[in-house]
Amino acid sequence: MSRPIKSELINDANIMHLDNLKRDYENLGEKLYRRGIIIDDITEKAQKFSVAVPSWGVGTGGTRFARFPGLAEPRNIIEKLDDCSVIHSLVAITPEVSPHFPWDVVDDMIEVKEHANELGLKFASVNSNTFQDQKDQTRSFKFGSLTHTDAKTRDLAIQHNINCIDWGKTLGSKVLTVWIGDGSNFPGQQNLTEALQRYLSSMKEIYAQLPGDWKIFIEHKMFEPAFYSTVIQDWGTNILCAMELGDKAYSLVDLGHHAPNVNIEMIVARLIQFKKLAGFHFNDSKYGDDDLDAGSIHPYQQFLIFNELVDAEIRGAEAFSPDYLLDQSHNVTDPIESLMTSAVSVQRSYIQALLVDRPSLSIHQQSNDAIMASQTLKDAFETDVTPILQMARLNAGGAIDPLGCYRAFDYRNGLATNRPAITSSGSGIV
Ligand SMILES: [Mn+2]
Repeated sequence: MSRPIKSELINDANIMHLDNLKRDYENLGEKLYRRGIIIDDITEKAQKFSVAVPSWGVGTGGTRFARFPGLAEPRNIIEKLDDCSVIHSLVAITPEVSPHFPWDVVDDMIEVKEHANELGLKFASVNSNTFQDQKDQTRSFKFGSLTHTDAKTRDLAIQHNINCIDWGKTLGSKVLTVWIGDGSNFPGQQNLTEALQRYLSSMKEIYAQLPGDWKIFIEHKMFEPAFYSTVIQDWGTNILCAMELGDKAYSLVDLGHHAPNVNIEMIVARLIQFKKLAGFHFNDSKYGDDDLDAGSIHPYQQFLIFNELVDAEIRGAEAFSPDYLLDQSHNVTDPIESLMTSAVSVQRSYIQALLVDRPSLSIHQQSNDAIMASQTLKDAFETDVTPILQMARLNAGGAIDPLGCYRAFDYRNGLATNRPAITSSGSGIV
């Protein structure tokens, strides 16, 4: 099977936008030239940028109250890959897919790898799941997994993570991401120190099974499902554990997993400084871990994070090679549309950050000129880089207007008979 969206269709759709794009690109190119920037250099960087798509993101999400299924949702990893391929065909910056186990486990994992190959997709980090019980599981994770008080339950969680490494090896992945929901709902329910000690012992066993060229990413989250205490609750605990585990362990930043109003770009700077930044789960939020579309609520924050990342890239920071992944829940949109616009939003922040006049910024910082320093960042953030993103997509065989092209293609209706509605009434987060 080849890609669901044919390149001829994308080329045809691009023709009607070509003239306007050429004019807009030339115009922006002139403006940037006055700032000492060659637009083609930036477009080249835009083409090299990539962010992975989560396999769990192409299905419709939900809340703990309900899930409203969408039209022609993918029912398994093969169909999820087809949807991911549609996204990559149009935006041309999402060549990798991040699977979640055991959700994406099938009898023959080689078949999954081959299907991805046919679609021109590769696999990013693999994700373990010990935050729910699987069918016929002998011991429950209700009171924890890697930190459970019962050693045999911990062993089950450890073994699942080791299985994830094995599935990941088959798929060609090189990273295991571990997030646990372990924690407590009542003061006194859990010995805080002993719980973290159990976590470290369990993680050391998993770490010992990592192949030489693999990394392990630790993902923290302040609360939920535990509402009083969470074992890996913030970046502080995260980096301490990563340092304790060793050189293959890194701290992952999910933008929704912090206290409200936390200065995330500072956390990013610290993790880079201490060579422990794993990468990101991009999403956006208004109140908590809302899993809204990247850049939909706080685009300036997303830009400021990329300002730190570009700063590190330019100075050649040591051990700096962050992995980028979207991690969102799409409750009211077509997941493909959300993932396309989110990927482009993240790419936009990166490109804006490349436009920051860093020598000037440094001078303003050195002379304590707060307003000019702030304006230097704002000048970059307020530049409309849309023509660069469009040109990068055009050059890479993608769509100048991914959303318009996708809607014209009418992908979902074409699939409706092959993919009957998933009507399960359970809540949709899991
Ligand atoms: Mn996440």
